[in-house]
Amino acid sequence: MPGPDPTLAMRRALALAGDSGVWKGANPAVGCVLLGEDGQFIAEGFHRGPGTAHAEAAALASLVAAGGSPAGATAVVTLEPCAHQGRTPPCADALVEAGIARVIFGQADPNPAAAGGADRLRAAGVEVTGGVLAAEAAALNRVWTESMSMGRPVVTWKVAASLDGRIAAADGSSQWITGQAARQQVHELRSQVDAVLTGTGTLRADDPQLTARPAGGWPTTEQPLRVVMGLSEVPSAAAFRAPPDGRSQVLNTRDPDQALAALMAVGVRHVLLECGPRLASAFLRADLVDRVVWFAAPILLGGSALAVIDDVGVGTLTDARRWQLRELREVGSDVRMDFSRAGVAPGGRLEVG
Ligand code: AOF
Ligand code: ZN
Repeated sequence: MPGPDPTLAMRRALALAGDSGVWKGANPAVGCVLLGEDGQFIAEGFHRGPGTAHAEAAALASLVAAGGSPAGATAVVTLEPCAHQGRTPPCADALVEAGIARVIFGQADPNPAAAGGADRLRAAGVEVTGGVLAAEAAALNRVWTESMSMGRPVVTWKVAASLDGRIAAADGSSQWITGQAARQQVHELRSQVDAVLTGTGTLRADDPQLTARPAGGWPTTEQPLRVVMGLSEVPSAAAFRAPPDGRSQVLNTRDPDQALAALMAVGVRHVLLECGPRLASAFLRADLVDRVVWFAAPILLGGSALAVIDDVGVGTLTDARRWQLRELREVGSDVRMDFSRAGVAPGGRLEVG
């Protein structure tokens, strides 16, 4: 192809995606640059979130609005163009209809519902090159990619416990085991995920709000969906149902698989699990915890105090998963340890981007 190196255009597309403001939720951050027949820049676009135009459609629309023509152009896009009719029409078809001659994309689409765009473009005679700066493209949407590949939301289990792994003293008192700084970080975690999930047991014991109240961010922070699962009755006056936005849900099941499927279906890609031992143990037994954020407070409760988990199906030492430590830091007078499944890429700890 004449003109500039298309990887430069891909860098621009990656920057558009990175600055798009899409960093969590149902859809990925995607950027697209259109190059003319001589390789010159002619238009660009990016995706702004669920229900809005895909990056390719946005770039085509901006070109047409400016009076340009996409015929014979090259589309450089961070994600493989979609082949599905979702909330918007398939981009592969739109690119073909626009007369695009060549498509260069970064990450192959891990979403089985939308994948297949590259083949569809090739079948229509478009020259297609995939995998350009693919690692950078996937890094933009790490949680989304992980979730799409697994077909369920990524689950981060948050624990705030004593040094001996207890979450309440023998008399049930539990507020507060960890200090203010650690609790602040929990609010930040909540603001980074799509849903906060707890069980009806915790609801009865603590009546939590499950909202994100990060320092300086309240009340403008976009709230996670607040979800309670279990078979016990959920009082209509429960605190998690309260404003700011009323985005709460009750899942009448004790089955982690069912709960995650229901959340996936409503666009949740990342769940923060904040719950008591019974629900945590159910998730661990089902091997549905991907990351652990553990705040350890420097106190010992011992004896009959409530433990973080009960039976997780480990009968002998070799049955137990060994978590991989990703980060260790002091938070006030507590210690925060972030773990993930062994094998998750470094940086796979809970962070956005
Ligand atoms: C996006 N933005 O720019 C591209 C996407 O629900 P829909 O119809 O918006 O479809 C979302 C899927 O489309 C998404 O999971 C991904 O597989 C594919 N491509 N999605 O949100 C975009 N190009
Ligand atoms: Zn699309």
